[in-house]
Amino acid sequence: MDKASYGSGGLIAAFATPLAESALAVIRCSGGGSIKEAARFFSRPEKLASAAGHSAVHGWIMSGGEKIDEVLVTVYRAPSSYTGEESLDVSCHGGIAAARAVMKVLRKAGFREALPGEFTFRAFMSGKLDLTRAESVMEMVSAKTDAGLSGAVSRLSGALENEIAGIREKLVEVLAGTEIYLDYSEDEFFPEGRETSAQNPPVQEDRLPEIHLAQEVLARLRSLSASYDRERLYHDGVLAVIAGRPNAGKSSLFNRLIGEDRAIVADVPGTTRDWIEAWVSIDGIPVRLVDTAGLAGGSPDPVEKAGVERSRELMAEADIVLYVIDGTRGAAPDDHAFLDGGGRGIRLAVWNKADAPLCRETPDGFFPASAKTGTGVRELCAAAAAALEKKAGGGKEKTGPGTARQKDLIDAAAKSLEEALKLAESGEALDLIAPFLRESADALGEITGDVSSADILEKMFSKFCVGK
Ligand SMILES: Nc1nc2c(ncn2[C@@H]2O[C@H](COP(=O)(O)OP(=O)(O)O)[C@@H](O)[C@H]2O)c(=O)[nH]1
Ligand SMILES: [Mg+2]
Repeated sequence: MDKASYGSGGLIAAFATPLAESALAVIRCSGGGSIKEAARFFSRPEKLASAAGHSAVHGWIMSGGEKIDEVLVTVYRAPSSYTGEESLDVSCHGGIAAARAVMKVLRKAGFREALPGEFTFRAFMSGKLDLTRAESVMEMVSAKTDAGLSGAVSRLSGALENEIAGIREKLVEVLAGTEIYLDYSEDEFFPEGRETSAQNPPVQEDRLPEIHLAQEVLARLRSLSASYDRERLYHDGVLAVIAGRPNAGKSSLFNRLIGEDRAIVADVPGTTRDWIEAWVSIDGIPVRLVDTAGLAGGSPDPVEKAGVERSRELMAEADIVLYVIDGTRGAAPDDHAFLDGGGRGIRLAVWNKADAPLCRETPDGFFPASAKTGTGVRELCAAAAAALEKKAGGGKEKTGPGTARQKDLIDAAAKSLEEALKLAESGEALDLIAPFLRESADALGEITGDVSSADILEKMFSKFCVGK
């Protein structure tokens, strides 16, 4: 049999839930004739084969007269389904063996394993979703916080699709202006006041007629592009590393931030010899928070040495370092050396143990906090989130791009438009300008999938997970 490709059609099936011990597992099936084929392996074949769309049929998956699993099958009739095709969701028992046994029967019934994202690919091909909405389906799956989810939800509901369509329309207006001109530029001069129509176009100067509209479109594209880093911040999240000398209270701060006692806190310096990490949400930003070994060098223990080395590597990789100082002991030259040193990440200096009677006064530029009581931790989080937002730059755009593909195409559209405007401003002829405008409009069309090629689609959908 040939290797399946996105265009190859046929009956497909995939696990829509993880293969693990669970109450239920859902196997998703799609393709023309899928209901009839599945019914051949069902305890109540007629009932399933004749079931109405959006109804559920209870029964057993059967094979060779043997009961395989008791299931509930949800039936979708074309075109009222996710893919736009006839489809089924088989809800079976969630054990790994049970779900696999049902899948095996479906293979016998003629369903091949779906490629990653093939259901969504079919939804796109049948016009159920444009590309921005198709991509948002995957964004939904990988969102880690509510803030990360909200961008994906807005794209799923078509916000970016509509925004891009609106911009493209304006661009087409600009383009149309130039093409009317190009078509009629040989025509004789029409005196002012004369009624205009397609046959009688208005007089155009020998330059881009809709220059203001083009400038407006360019500004809009730039703003959408600029919102991308912020969108990624809330979707992909950041690496935050807690660092500092031994006993400063790093593990205590880690535990405080993740809200459970996970890292070992002890009076003995060097207790956290390796690193521990957890995902937390800091003001809606997904944060991969890492607690590291203390930064004291000079220990002869090779395990401790390796821990210190790894801490340094993590600090270099970090988007933000929470550098903890024991306020009862104060900052040492090493601490200042790190805090004053350059690096790619943001550095926040935490003056910890503020609750302790022996804690010294917080110097300028440090955040007073107590990992033990929680005082100041809220403010620390707010400062961290604000610094990360500032670094991501860009304004809040409810309709901005959510994937690198969308952002790159918006940039490409902006670049072509910029070129067109540059030519227009230096008084170039319209037939030189028009191709750039067309290029810009095409890039926007690619975002939604109005303009697309098979290999681009394949590359995009192959990044999806199986079952979506
Ligand atoms: N009073 C006080 N003690 C703290 C605070 N944070 C940590 N400690 C104590 O400092 C010691 C070292 O803490 P730990 O979190 O293990 O530090 P690490 O080595 O930097 O990970 C422990 O005895 C903690 O109870 C704090 O905010 N206030
Ligand atoms: Mg520790």
